[in-house]
Amino acid sequence: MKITRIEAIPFAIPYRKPLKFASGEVRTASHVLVRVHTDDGIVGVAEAPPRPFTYGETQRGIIAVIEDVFAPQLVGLTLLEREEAHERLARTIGNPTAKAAIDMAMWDALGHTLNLSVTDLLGGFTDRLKVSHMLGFDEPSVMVAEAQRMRDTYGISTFKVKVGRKPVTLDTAVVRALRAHFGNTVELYVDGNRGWTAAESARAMREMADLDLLFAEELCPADDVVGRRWLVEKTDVPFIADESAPTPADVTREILGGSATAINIKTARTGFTTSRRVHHLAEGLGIEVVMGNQIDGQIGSACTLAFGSAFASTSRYAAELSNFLDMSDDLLAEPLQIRDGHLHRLPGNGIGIAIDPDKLAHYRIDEGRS
Ligand code: MUC
Ligand code: MG
Repeated sequence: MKITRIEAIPFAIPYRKPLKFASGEVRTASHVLVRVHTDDGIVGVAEAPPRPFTYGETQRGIIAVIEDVFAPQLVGLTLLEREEAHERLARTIGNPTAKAAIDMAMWDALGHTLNLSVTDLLGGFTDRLKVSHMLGFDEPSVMVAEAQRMRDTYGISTFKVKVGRKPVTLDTAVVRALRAHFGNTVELYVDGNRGWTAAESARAMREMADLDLLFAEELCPADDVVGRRWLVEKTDVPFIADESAPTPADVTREILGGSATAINIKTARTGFTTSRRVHHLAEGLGIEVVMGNQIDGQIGSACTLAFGSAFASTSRYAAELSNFLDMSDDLLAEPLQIRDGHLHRLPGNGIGIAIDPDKLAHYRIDEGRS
């Protein structure tokens, strides 16, 4: 069970339909495949999706920090020394997706070593998650058509609508069009990615007061401390902290400070080890949890699925598991299949995924490329 090597392999897969939101845009999945090898010949895998506009990580930066900083700290530890590995990685404050991918690849390797799934190792609560789909910026009619296609093709009936454009009516018109089109047959919530001010957010929430929103997420920056508390105080749906609360300490500060009333857990940035801490913290604080998406591919979505199905509170609401549908291809030997609006737990040990070697050879952009 001893870790002998950690690989960081860059790959690039184009999107069929780019995702646009208030803080950025994604046209290519320029991610890093992380592989943790052990002396038993086991290989655990996960992916790190750089989000330069949110956390400052880049594809090259992730590879450098894994090769130069994290791998030397972890090689020689066993897969059971996860808390020691966590301590060593936690000395570095930043680089969330690099640390998370290593952590999840270690859990994957542990599952393969023990012949158990990560979901069962973590808590084993359920066998499926309801899927929520993110709708990126576009005209109202285009976003409604996209939601209809998701419902017709995959049975998805929960939509996170990206908002945060100016004027606010650009976005409130979209939410109104979705509600008018679907009536009460869908769940809708909004994510501003910090695009509005607190006052603009309050105005938008007023305009959408009759649209039965499930949540409001990160409408304005949490660093606008007083404005954000004022907004959260007057918002009558749970207000989710996403990028403002990526760590347990941030969650504690934001929730106790009144800057949010619910949180996102994203395995892409907190792996399994720290996501578990965030989950327990949320339980202790008595707040709602949504399994979020960091614009993950299928590997990352499988990680979210593995973690989200392990606990009651992470499987209560629809989880953001469908971003990969907008990508032109992926690396898994068995592609994820959303059916009747759900993703079912993957059979198999660890995270339950296998990488297709031909696809990896095709999409990797380092010297290992065929
Ligand atoms: C989300 O929930 O905000 C956009 C930026 C990011 O880091 O994640 C996405 C989705
Ligand atoms: Mg968000």
